[in-house]
Amino acid sequence: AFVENLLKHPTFLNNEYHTKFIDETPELFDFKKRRDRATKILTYISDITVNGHPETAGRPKPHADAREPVAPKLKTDAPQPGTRNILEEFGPEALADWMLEQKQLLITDTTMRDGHQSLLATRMRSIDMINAAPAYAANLPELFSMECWGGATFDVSYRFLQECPWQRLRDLRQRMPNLMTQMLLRGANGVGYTNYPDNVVQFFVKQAAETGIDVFRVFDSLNWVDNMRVAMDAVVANNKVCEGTICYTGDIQNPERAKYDLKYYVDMGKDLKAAGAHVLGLKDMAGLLKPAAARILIKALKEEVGLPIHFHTHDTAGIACATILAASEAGVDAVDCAMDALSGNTSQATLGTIVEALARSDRDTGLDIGAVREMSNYWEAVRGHYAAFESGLQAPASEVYLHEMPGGQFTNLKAQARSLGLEERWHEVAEMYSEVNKMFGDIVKVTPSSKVVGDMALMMVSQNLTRADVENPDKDVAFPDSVIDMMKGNLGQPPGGWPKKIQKKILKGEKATIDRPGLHAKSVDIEKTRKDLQAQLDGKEIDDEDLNGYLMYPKVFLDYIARNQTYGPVRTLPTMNFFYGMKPGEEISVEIDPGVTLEIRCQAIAETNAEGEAKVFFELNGQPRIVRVQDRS
Ligand code: BTN
Ligand code: 3PY
Ligand code: ZN
Repeated sequence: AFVENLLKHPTFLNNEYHTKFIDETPELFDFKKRRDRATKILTYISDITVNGHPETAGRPKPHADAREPVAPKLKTDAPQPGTRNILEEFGPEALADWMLEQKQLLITDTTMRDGHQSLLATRMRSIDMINAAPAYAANLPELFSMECWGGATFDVSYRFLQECPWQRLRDLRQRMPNLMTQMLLRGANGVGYTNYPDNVVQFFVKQAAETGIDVFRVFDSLNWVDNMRVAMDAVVANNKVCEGTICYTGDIQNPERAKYDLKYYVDMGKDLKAAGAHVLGLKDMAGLLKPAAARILIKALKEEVGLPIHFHTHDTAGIACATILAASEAGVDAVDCAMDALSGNTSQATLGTIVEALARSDRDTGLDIGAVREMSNYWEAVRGHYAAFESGLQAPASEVYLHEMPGGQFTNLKAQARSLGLEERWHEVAEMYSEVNKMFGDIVKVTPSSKVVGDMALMMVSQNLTRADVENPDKDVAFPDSVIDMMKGNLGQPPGGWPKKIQKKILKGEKATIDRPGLHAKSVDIEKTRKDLQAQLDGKEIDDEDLNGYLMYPKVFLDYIARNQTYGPVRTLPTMNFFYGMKPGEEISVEIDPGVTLEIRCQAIAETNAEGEAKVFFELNGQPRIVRVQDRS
């Protein structure tokens, strides 16, 4: 009956829908569900055109003559076999053996994950990656892997980009059949900021493997191997490459940082091998490993652990290429680089530079430098569209050796500081971050432990508290929730445990645990969760991908679904239109499904009327369409 009413409704008959109308007419909900995807996308474009995108408001705009990114031409229609073919045919152990046999330095391209996570606040959209994927497969088949998933991308994808991370993975997987895909997995923290029950971690890994991840870089934010086992076992059980990973902190050459000395790392490497790692990851998330230290560390790990080593670093201090070349001389098997246009500063070392530096040496990467340049030119054009998310960082800085912030956190924390009015006091925040680290007993700082240290440092700077104030047993301090949670043991244990005095003050008498958090966490009833979620979403079919999204981020996922019902598959919009809407006279093609393309022309935008409504006039595949939206600008 509602639908019947609706079909007779004059607004509907005029094709003049607007979000307000629907929100104010809840009995028309059926109609809302049935609105075709084209109308949903037009609604989104209209809303953004009239009101702007909340994420780009007040931020720098792309250059008026920003280039349209055009993916490199394919040098072949039949991509040459790559590492993925080895993995598929012979399995992960054989892949690891193959790595050890290679003379060339193997290279992972991080552009689609850590590159934009570290330079553009993780805001790169799937469409810009998917468009490049076939050219990677055809023109750069010698790459070791494509890091394109995990870390912060999962959450940002749902939360800010209004797109499904699983779909991104599926689309990339399909377009790069010869290259291994790689993800960053935070051990028991999955792709979140807190420990999840074991069966949630297992369910997630299984799905990631099924949807298309080949290499799992598994780490723990306190380097606690016991907290990595569930995730590592799950990777092995799914017959994928388990890269058990050491997070590097401190300085093995500095006797004052003896907590994290050479022996510590070698022992951890052996533990990871015993835990089932096929490859040993060495993750220098802040870019602290110096060239001379890399020579010592890589040599020792190669000799004493015996697994192939995959090295990851950041260029925050401007030294990443030097460290990679030192690691290469010391026999590292694989390293991470980002395509030139998304490299440097808090991102990875410059891929083309490493290719050139090793050309004609015994570690020649075998990559075609011409293909690298073409690919980088593509990314340069893509980056131009994300001006709103640039950090404004002007230069590398040796200050990283003081604060030890991960590359992926640096610009984020800076933005958080800005939002608290502390941008002018950034160097104090950096100094305080270092003080908090000492106060917490000198810990590994990487997601999520790095976020806890950042929360504490911001709190102290904003409240003008010193370390002595915080440590003073007579001074009352309100600690951030994340700090209390970490001190309770909910992220696990750092080497040597938490410092007792500060822990006692933070916990105010509450008890701390020293067991692995997953040991006591109740298993989630996955099928019951699916049923409940399905009921909550009016019977929507909930597949395992959706369910995993919900289990990691319940609220973020539900918000995503709700917006998806209103706006449809906005992931298919070009990036400029997604963030800035359309201009009168502009025409775009939007492929909402393979082979289903919308030709959208924005004709005009009428002035907002007395009721605060704006009208946007379109031509959709040649037919006129009018969309009315509330003007909130
Ligand atoms: C976000 O919600 O922050 C990002 C996703 C975009 C959702 C659209 S943007 C226009 C409209 N107004 C909002 O506040 N959200 C939707
Ligand atoms: C992440 O966990 O997102 C990281 O990049 C850690 O370095
Ligand atoms: Zn990194």
